[in-house]
Amino acid sequence: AGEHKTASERSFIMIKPDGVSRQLVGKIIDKFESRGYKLVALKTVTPSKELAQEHYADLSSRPFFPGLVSYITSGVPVVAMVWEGKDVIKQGRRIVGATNPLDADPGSVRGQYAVSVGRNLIHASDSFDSATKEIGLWFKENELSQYEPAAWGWVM
Ligand code: RTP
Repeated sequence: AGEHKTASERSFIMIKPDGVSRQLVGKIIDKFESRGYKLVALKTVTPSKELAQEHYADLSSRPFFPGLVSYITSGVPVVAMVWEGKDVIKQGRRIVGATNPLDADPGSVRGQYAVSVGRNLIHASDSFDSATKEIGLWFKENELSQYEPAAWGWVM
C-alpha cells in the first residue's frame, strides 16, 4: 500500500458543471494548492456523452446513471485537473468530502458548498487504479507538465 505514497502520486480531480456555474473554481483550486499539492494539468472540457459514460462506466447499471450523465454533459464545461503529491489520492477524497454532501465534513468542498448528492460539485479519483485510468481518459501525455514547484522541498 505504501509504494504509491510518494511525491509523484497523482489524482484526477474534476470540478463538475455546477462548480463552474457557481463560480467556485478558485476556492476549490485553492484547497489543493495551499495544501502544498502540485498542479500538473488543468483544462476546461465540455464533455461528450461518450466521455461522461466512459468516466462513470463503473456506475452504468445504477438507477441514477442517466441523470448523472446529463448533469455532466449539461453544456457547461467541467474543469479537469491532475494534482500531484504525497498521499494525494486519499487526501483529495478528504478535501472533496463524502459523496452525499449532507454526510461531508463541513471543512470539505462538498460539506462547505453543497447539499445535494446529484449536484456535489467535484470528483476525485478513489484509488491508484482509477486515478491512472481517469488521467489517461481526460489527458494526453504531453498535457501533463513536468516541473519542480519552488516550495516543493518545504512541503513534501
Ligand atoms: P465522484 O466519482 O464524482 O467523485 O463521486 P463519488 O466517488 O464520491 O461517488 P460515486 O458513488 O462514484 O458516484 C459518482 C457520482 O454519481 C452521483 N450520484 N448520484 N442520486 C444518487 O443517488 C447519486 N449517487 C451518486 C454523484 O454526483 C456522485 O459524485
